[in-house]
Amino acid sequence: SNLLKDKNILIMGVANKWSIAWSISKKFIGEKANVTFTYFGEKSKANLEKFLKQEGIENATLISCDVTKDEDIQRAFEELKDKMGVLHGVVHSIAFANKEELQGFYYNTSREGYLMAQDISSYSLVAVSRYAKPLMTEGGSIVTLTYLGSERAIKNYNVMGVAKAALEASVRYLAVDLGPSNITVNSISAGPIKTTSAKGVKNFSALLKGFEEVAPMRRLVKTEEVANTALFLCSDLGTGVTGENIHVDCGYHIVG
Ligand code: 0WD
Repeated sequence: SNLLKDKNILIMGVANKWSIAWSISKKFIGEKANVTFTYFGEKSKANLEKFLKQEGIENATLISCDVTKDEDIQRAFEELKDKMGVLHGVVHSIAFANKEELQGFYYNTSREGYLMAQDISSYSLVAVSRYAKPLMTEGGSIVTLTYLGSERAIKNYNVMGVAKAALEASVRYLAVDLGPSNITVNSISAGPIKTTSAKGVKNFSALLKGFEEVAPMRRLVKTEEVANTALFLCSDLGTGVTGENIHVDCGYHIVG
């Protein structure tokens, strides 16, 4: 259908076909959005090119962007402005922490590892929002991805849980800043999904198993269900929702 017709949307964080951001991309393209991508690294770029070809999408704009560098974000948004003019939505689907710090005792987190997780997984949303605002002249929607490890101490999630807590707090402050410009800012707290990033968390398969046993719906969440909520938030159906964290997790957070 046409839920995103005439909407210009930036998707950040497609790495491969398992990426949550790729599922969101397919959904948005299906709803007639005009999608631009940022990618990190040549492998992600090659994947994106291949996938877009498979979907029959020609001339999508791919912009390289390392979110640890302000000048990279700035350049990416300048390129975006040239290509799209007005921006209506941003999907921020980016996170990173050292594998060695996604296991064991949280108190062993190094200063460097802590700061890097915060930088890539949390601060990046702040910088992205700053550069997105001037392009969102018709109002818009900023959506990020988070996980329950922000609200609870979930085994092995450690430093990333702390980064996600900061990310969710940022969502609230950004919602206040950008509300007067008719820009909404929300997070989606997705249940665990087998992706490259998830594999960095020690014993992730045990986490998946425990989830299925306990979640009210007795199953894992589908990536497409996460994409559907992103669609709702970026479409005209989601106006009026801001500063919110929507759990798309088959109800796990109410019982688990
Ligand atoms: O269970 C899960 N998979 C869940 C993921 C449950 C709940 C939330 N999430 C979140 C993640 O924390 C993340 O914020 O969803 C978001 C997307 O994660 P994903 O789809 O699970 O993982 P992935 O496909 O690996 O995408 C994350 C991407 C990176 O992938 P790689 O595999 O290359 O690390 O974040 C990007 C990169 O494309 N990324 C960067 N982008 C720009 N600059 C940077 C960077 N410095 N570092 C990583």
